[in-house]
Amino acid sequence: MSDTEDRRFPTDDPAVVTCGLPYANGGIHVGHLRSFVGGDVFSRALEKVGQETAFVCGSDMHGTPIAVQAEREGRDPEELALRWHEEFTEQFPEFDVDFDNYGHTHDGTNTELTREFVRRWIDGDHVIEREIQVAWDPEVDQPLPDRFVEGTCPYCGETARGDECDEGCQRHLEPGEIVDPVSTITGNPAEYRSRTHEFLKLSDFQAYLQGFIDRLEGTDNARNQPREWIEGELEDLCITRDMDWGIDYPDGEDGEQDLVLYVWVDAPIEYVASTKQYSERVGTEEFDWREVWGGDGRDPERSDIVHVIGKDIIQHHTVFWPAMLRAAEYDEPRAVMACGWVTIDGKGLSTSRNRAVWAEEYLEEGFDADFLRYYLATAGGFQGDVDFAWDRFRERVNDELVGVVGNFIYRSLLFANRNFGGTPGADLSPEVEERIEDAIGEFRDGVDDYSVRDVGEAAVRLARFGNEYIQRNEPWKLDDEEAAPVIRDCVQVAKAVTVLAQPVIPSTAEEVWSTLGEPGSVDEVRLAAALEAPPAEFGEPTEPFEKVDPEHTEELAERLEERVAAASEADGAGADDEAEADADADGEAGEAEAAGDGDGADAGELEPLADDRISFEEFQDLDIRVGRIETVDPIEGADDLVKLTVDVGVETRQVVAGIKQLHDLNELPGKKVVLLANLEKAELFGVESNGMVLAAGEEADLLTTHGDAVPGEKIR
Ligand code: B3M
Ligand code: ZN
Repeated sequence: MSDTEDRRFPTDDPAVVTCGLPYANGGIHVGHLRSFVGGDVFSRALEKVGQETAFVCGSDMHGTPIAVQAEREGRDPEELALRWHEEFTEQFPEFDVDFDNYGHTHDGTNTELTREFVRRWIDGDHVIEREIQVAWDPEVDQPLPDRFVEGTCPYCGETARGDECDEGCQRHLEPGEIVDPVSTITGNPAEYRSRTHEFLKLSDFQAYLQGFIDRLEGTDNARNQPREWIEGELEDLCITRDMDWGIDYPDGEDGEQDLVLYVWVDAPIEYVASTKQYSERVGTEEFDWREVWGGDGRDPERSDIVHVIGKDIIQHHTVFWPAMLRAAEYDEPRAVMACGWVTIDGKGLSTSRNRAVWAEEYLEEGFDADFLRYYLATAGGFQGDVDFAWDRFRERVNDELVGVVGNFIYRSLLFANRNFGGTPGADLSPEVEERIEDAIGEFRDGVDDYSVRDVGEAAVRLARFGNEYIQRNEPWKLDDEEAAPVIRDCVQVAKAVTVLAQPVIPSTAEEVWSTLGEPGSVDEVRLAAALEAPPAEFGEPTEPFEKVDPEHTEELAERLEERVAAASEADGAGADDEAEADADADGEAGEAEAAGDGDGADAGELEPLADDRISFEEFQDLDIRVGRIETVDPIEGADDLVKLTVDVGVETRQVVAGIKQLHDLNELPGKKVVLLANLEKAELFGVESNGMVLAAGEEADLLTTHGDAVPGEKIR
């Protein structure tokens, strides 16, 4: 955080918030919505703190995700992608995901800009030609790029697609890397043939990236996971593919081979292209894309660019993309926020298996979009996984949004309207003023910590205070004169809650704003409005929300259960059907991954305290010690685990801990920790673990001591 201290939001520069581009090959489900809602909430929150912000995205039209699906449906890829693109442009507004510009990667702006990027790379001598072995299907006699081939990940041994280990370690795979490749067109084992391809020399940027990752802000997973790739030897990135569908490689003079650019070249460039389109629409006076992205000859610098993505594409955004920007002399991003999976029953969502809750279906059930926004924005920390269940959705919405926020706003405004015709003329009490200031502070900290949940919860906590305040002061027992200052306070709190909650529940906030008789739109106001006096007169309020009916969610839960059972059967049936390409839309947890940590752990929903008591003697059986971390080493093949040696005074212990993605490993040696010393020994990935380091919550917050306790001292 030291870096953010002097660069808190708002800055004097314009900011851009982006969301990972959805592949235009299938519908949107709650898993995708989590990052779109996250991006939307964050960009609205930035505006609330006074940051000038453009929120941009677009559809990802190219690559094998689209080509494979088009082939399956026997359609033209362009037609397929455009159809889904249209669908997305209609669906986002229905969830109030309010992009300032939503383009697509096949449009003129992106095609042109992509070519310009690649030309700059070539001119800067960052591209190299190589002859490589690519997978080939002998039966249909065609090359098998990316999702046209499946096999085994050379790093973790899980089933993988040609260019990504989607079910295992999430690594990007280069052409030719996958082991035992099988064609997804015919199911035949693939052969290899020699082809000439173009590579971006990532190795030119190794030192640059090492500095970049130290500067990068955002969620911990995005800041820590890439370290091992950046610190190891960087493999060059193959930027061309043997395909027709895509943007042509610009230097095709030899004409021998028809190459298009790899989809991960033109996809992130759409972030820039979409910002450019926004500038062109509103005028550069109002928003100048060059001020954010650079690329106009000035020295590249760090800009207020925030990428919101799913955690499966961290490597693309923290290694490839910054190198691509640098190679073209564009500015670098400031932060990457990577959200966790949404799972159902602990399993990853799957488009092809219909194991999902669809955006469209949610709306058809007649639910308020604000409910899902609230649930997705505040369930789990942004980077934690969330297991979607209709009853939990109902509980959170009914207990918190309706029960706390809605209830407080309604009772306050109703009392005010009935007894005073609006806000009574009295001074705001110092207690309430301070409490609102605190809430504003929590909101600001949420923004600076890139925590969508903290932003969302600032308003709920304030409303909870409001309910307590009204309960404590019992205005219904007072005469009008005595009640006036209490109600004045309550209306102010209601107004502040509305301002603070607006990024998460924009439609409802707008309705309350007009009930309050406030002019204009709450979307336009800054945080300071939370402390400005509400109108002296306003009409009778209506309840801001209607509760979710438990019968409705029970019925949906049953339906979902059947769907999940059918999907699991399909899993079993499809297991040996390797020829079937998985054309899942992305943002989906691979099942192995999701089953591993998709246990429904959700820090937003704390587990109830255990009923079963243990005796003091049983507690004394636990040998818990203060320790000091000496060394930290990776474990081959394990993506979350590290091997630690911990000095526990009497000896040094070797333990395995699942903290790899969550901490900067370089900072751990020397740290004091708390270790359960007499846990039975275990072996993980062939490494013995002799004890357990204690940590709290989904982000593995390591327990420590705060005084002078030395290694070996016992915890009692
Ligand atoms: N279209 C979808 C994904 O892999 C992919 C994102 C591109 S972001 C530049 O999640
Ligand atoms: Zn892998």
